[in-house]
Amino acid sequence: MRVFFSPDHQLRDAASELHGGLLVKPFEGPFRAELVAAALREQGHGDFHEPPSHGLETALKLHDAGYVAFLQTAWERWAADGYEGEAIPSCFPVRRMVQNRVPADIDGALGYYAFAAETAITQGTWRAAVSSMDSALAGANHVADGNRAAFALCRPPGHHASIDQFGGYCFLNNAAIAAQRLLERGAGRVAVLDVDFHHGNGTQDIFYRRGDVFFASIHGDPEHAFPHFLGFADETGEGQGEGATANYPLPSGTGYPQWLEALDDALARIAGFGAQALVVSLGVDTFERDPISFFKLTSEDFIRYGSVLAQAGLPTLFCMEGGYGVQELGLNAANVLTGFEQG
Ligand code: Q9C
Ligand code: ZN
Repeated sequence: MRVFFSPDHQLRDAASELHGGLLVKPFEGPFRAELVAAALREQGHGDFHEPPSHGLETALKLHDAGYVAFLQTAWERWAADGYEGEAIPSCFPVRRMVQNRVPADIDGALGYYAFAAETAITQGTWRAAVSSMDSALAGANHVADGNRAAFALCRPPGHHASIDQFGGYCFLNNAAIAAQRLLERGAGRVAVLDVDFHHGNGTQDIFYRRGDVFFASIHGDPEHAFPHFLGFADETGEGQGEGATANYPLPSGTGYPQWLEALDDALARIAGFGAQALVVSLGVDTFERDPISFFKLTSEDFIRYGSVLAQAGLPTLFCMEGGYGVQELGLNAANVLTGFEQG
């Protein structure tokens, strides 16, 4: 299958992530996409295409315009204030504070448009985020053209980016924007299946009240895992979207048999919904040796579930999300594609 990949992902190369009370080199860096690209080529998935620029029209159907404008200029505003480090939010509009005013000050605006503090905005972040979205849109167009599948090697990832908040290494929600594009291109109903270790809080937020996109997420129980405050089993959608969200929070130590049960259930729900296309938010941080996660999938399990995904029989777009185990990150992502192509 075709792979869409932009070298501009390298424009995001943050120096700092707030982790355990220290500023460390981020878990999410340019090396990740390069490892995945190399492993894809090694396993014969070498049909790489650089995405064209698509503009922001589809993104602005899902993300708040003020949020998008903020992302575009945040680094310049921060730098103009004379700060020496990267733009890290440190003050948030939490319970009982004013919610409906965007502060003029960059420190205030950062907190307003963020839900977490580990993710710094840096000089090239906006352009990298746009290039990542462009890969997702090119992949969606390719699938809408009648192709069985495509792989968008998105970096930075997207599934934590909500209507108007960044965090969890995400800025623009690539998978959600791709799903929206599939609808624009004629799919009546689309499903987003999020297999990243972390709950796809951003994607859920974007589609929570909509009846045309089904969202399913299999993830570490938020009682014990980031993003901590969303992804519980009783979140099932609202209004038009009632019943179109399905969450599978799973405990520490979850291995393939238990994980596969959730996947089978999610795929049955997606079939029942009548989805005409599938977007997979593909995080491989479910791997047993991922440094920041607690599931126990092996490298072979990624081949196995790739083939389960193929059996769903839907036109499928993979969007790369998380995965931080330097050693096997590329292998695991490529294994999903290999399993998918074996069917
Ligand atoms: N200090 C994705 O996988 N931090 N994002 C966890 C470590 C955030 C993961 C705690 C993890 C975000 C796309
Ligand atoms: Zn993740």
